[in-house]
Amino acid sequence: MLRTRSGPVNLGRVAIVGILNATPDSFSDGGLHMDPARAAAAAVAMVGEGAVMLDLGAESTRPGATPVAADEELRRLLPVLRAVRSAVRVPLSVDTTKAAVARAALDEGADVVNDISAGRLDPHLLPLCARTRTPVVLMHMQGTPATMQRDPRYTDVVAEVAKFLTERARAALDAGVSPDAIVVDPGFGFGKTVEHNCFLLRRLDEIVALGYPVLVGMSRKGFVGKLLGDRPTHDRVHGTAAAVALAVKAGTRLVRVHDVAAMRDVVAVAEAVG
Ligand code: HH2
Repeated sequence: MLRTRSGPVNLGRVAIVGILNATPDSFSDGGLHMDPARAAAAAVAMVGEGAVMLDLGAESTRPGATPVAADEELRRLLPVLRAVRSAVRVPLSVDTTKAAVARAALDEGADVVNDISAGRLDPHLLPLCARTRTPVVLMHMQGTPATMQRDPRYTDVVAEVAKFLTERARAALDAGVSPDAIVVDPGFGFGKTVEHNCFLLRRLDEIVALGYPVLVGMSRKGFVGKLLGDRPTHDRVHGTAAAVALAVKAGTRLVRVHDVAAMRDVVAVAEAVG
C-alpha cells in the first residue's frame, strides 16, 4: 500500500499510472496536454480506463532534451495540475527533479514526487518529501537527459542499477523519508542501450528483490521501437505490451504508461496467470 493524501494506492494489484505531459516536446505526447481543459479530459479518460494514479510532467526528459528552468516548468505545470486535480480524485504524481516545483505542486494537490534523478539534482527534494510525508519514486539514470544516450557503459547493468537504487533509498531514509513511502525504478531508456534495457527487463526480479515496490516506465520507448525495426512512437503499443507483461511477471508493482486501456488488459491477463 502506498499511502498518499488523496488515498492509498493498492500495490496488492499492479497499479496503472497514466502519463500526462504538459510539455511542447515530449517524445510521445508532446504538445497534446498543455491546454488545461484537454489535459483534464485526458485525465478523466485515463481514470475511466483503469489508471489508479496519474503522473504529470512539465519538463521533457527524452534523450537530448534541453533542461527548463523552475519558473517555466511551473508556468506549464500548475494550470494543468489545477485542472486535473479538480477533474479526478486519484493520486497525482509530479515528475520533477526540482524541490521548488515539487513544493508548489504539493500545495496544488499533487500527492507523490517522481524524481528521475533520485534526489541527486536538488538536495532539498528528499527533505521536502520527508517533511511533507510524500511518497517518492527514485529512478536510476546514467548521465543527464542531454547526454545520457551518447555512450552508456556498464560492467553489469543490473548489479549497478541495483546498487544505485539501494544507495538512493538509503539517502531518502537518511533524509527522513519513511521506508513505506519509497518506490524504486530502474529507469528504462535513461543512459541505456537496447541491450542494457533487455538485460534489465530479463533480470528485473533482482530489482524487485531490493524490497521496495518497483515502478517501470517502458511505454513506447526507443528500445521498444528499435526491437521492432525502428517503429515510430505511435506504433509501439504491442511492443510495450510484451515488455509490460514481462515486467508484471517479474513482480513490478506500478507501470507508467500512455495507453492505459490496452495496458490494463495486459496487466489483468499477466497478473491472473502469474
Ligand atoms: N520516463 C520518462 C519520464 N519520466 N519517470 C519514471 N519514474 N520512470 C520513467 O521511465 C520515466 C519517467 C520519459 O517518458 P515520457 O514522460 O513519456 O517522455 P518525455 O520525457 O519526453 O516527457
